[in-house]
Amino acid sequence: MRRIAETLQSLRSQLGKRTLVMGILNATPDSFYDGGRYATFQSALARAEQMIAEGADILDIGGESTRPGAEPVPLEEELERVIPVIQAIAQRYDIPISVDTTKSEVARQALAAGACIVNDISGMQFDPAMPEVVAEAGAGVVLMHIQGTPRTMQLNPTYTDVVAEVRATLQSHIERALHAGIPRENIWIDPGIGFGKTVEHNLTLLRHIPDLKALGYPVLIGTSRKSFIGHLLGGLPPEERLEGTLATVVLSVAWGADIVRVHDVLATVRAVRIADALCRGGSSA
Ligand code: 9MG
Repeated sequence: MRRIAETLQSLRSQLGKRTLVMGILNATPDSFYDGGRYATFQSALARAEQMIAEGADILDIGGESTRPGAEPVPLEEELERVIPVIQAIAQRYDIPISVDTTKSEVARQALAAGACIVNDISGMQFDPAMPEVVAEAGAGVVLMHIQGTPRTMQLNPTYTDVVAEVRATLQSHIERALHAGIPRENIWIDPGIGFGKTVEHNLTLLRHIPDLKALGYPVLIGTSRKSFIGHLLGGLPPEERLEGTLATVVLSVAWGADIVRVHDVLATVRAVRIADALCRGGSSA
């Protein structure tokens, strides 16, 4: 608990001063960009080491693909994928770890193994025991917006006013978290780019990051190599979406994002350093 509190405090002390870069570590054989390359234990460790050397502030480790159409992974399988990786990284490196899961048992074991944040793409909706697990551990939580489930979300995303609806849902997730005893300073929010959204919904949400910031919580944005970027670039595949991703990252920072979740840590660290110098007025060089 003390370890988690100190790690969260250290992250909090940097928020607002510079953009934090969260590196994506997929322990999934079918992740849409990594293509399973980092699915083995040894290669996950090597990838973690590389992202740390490249300047990641947080590693986000997940064992269940959240790509559109993905099927759920059984609990035991997800545990086997993520817990040994989290344990090994926590033992070897001094880097904050978030666990990307919607299952409270995975979160509970991950927090015991060395994670300090739960990144829940369902905003703690898919598993009713999640708020209690996060609260009891004194952990941080990323409350993300999703319409539907990963399996169904891109079938026909529909909103009357996407910004107002995402904002209202996030507000209700926040209230549920607070009610469960999660302190407000441990909560981050995320509009869930690509999670039950059309290209236009994604663009509108990004342009309206200031409206989400107005809820009063740090905002995390995850656009890395997502399909709307490929679509806007005439159908480019995930491995050719770096420049498009960096454009969204830099503008997200300008619009107030506090944390960006990315595959390409080195390029993103360089881009946000410049964006921070321009937008936050600081220069750490
Ligand atoms: C797991 N995952 C995939 N995309 C994501 C995003 O945009 N935000 C968060 N918080 N998690 C994500």
